[in-house]
Amino acid sequence: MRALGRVVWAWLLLLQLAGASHVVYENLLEVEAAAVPPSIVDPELRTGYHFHPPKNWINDPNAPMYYKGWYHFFYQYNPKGAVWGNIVWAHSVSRDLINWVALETAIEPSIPSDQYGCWSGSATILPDGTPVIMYTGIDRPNINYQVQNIAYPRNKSDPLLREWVKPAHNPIIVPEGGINATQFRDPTTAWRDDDDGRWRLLIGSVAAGGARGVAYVYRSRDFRRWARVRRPLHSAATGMWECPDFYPVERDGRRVGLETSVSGRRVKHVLKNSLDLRRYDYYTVGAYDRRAERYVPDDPAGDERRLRYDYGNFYASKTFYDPAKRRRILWGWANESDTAAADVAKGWAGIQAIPRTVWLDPSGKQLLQWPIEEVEALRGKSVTVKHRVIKPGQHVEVIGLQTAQADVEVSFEVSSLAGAEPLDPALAGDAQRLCGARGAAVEGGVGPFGLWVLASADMQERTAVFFRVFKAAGKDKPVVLMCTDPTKSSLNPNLYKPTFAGFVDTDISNGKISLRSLIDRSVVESFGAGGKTCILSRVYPSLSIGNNARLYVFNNGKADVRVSRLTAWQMKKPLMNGA
Ligand code: DQQ
Repeated sequence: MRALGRVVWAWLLLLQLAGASHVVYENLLEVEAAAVPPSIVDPELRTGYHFHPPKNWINDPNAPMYYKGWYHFFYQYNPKGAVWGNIVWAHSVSRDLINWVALETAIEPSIPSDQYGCWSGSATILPDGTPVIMYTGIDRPNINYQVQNIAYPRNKSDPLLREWVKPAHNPIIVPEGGINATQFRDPTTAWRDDDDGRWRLLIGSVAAGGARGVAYVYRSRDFRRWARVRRPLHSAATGMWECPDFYPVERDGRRVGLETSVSGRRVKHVLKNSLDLRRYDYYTVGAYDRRAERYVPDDPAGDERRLRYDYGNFYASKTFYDPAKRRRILWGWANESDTAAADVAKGWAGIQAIPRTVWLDPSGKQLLQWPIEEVEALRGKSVTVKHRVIKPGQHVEVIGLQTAQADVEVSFEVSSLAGAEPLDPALAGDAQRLCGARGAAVEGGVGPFGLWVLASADMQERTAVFFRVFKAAGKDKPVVLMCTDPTKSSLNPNLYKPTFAGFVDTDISNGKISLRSLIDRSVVESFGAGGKTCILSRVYPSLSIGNNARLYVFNNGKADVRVSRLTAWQMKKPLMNGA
């Protein structure tokens, strides 16, 4: 066993060092702790205000909902260790989505149709107010044969929904008619069509020998007997679709959320899929034809153009409608970027991103995302910088507060766009490669400018979050790139440090652009141009820890950049599941 542990560990390390792709360890059920060296990650890098349990592995958000004054959050959890395995549904509750109290496990293997695993799923609130959970169960040993189960609260008058009961008629949906039974999972929240009174939900799958991601529609009158609609809601040549999500948004760009069953003229729909092959969450905005039971993205090339909720480490996400504040809220899982061996040694792995309000951009082409307003209650001591010009090659420290856990909002104004670099047509369609080639240290025309966060006093360590502006042949609007560059984030060589990047569809012709970064010890979560482009990155400094973490504004371009206003707040620690 020890020898096996050593082999697994060495293999993981190699994988990490190769750093070629977005590495995850979903299939790794066991890493032998005894065979690995002590953690290379300082315990002070444990996040504070991002959702996490006291210890062990977490992955997907499950069945978020609001019930009788409480927000409920369930998540995939390994009660026995810090790698994926033994998955149950852990359960926490909150009044404000920020302070969390952990309750008993809500759903764990207990019936034949989930005895080998309780995987992801969603909640639906029935018209009489009853919440119901639908989730994927694994019902055979050694083969991930997937069926869908249902669970109801034992006591509906308990606002904490502590106990869940699985009725005897489980499983309620099984793979049939040629469906790939080992790739058939993650039921969505159901929506109800008032015209025929029937419920619908989606199940993620794959067809054509693994080539096409598919969202199958299932229909029911009574939430008990479900039948598959002949044609899927949508499919595309992307590989397996995990954790689909499907919901309406106001088409006029108002920042209000809609209950999942709302449809009609004032509504557009969003279809999100978590692409198993890439481990990123992609979405399109489009039209839902209720009669044909089909969804068509507005952009005919939408499935290839690949809008992402987040261009960093953010996966298996799920939204819910919050009736208390009439908003739609997005949860997403952020995996670690250290080694699985380090996770075992440190005893924890995985966090949730700060919940985000999502709504349609007035252009109708994409979503906007913004951290829920409640996070602002954690803001403590602050420092503001105004009207400060950052000259080419200059960087300026923001002093007077601790910035290892901070919320930073900054408005930039570029003096002139005339010197913007030409955009290499070979990289014009690939933000990540472009950022890899033109990172924070590569001097540009307009930019790179932005923040160095979690930086050490001697600058050996720093994570750059920045913009870079390009002139593109044949385009009248300058092209704006947003990047997170963690290549210098830590002296520790055994980390996965990918640069993450997305284009920002914004008009920068007036020179103005904003950035917000939520820094929490080993996570940097950034929102460009008011939430048009978001990037979450995990970083593990070895020097920039606690009071040694510094914050700078930098400009590595040839044009002056003015900080019209920057405010940084120290963040307080909320109640976090007793951790
Ligand atoms: N994680 C769950 C699956 C889902 C995957 C298992 C996505 O239900 O497809 O933990 O991360």
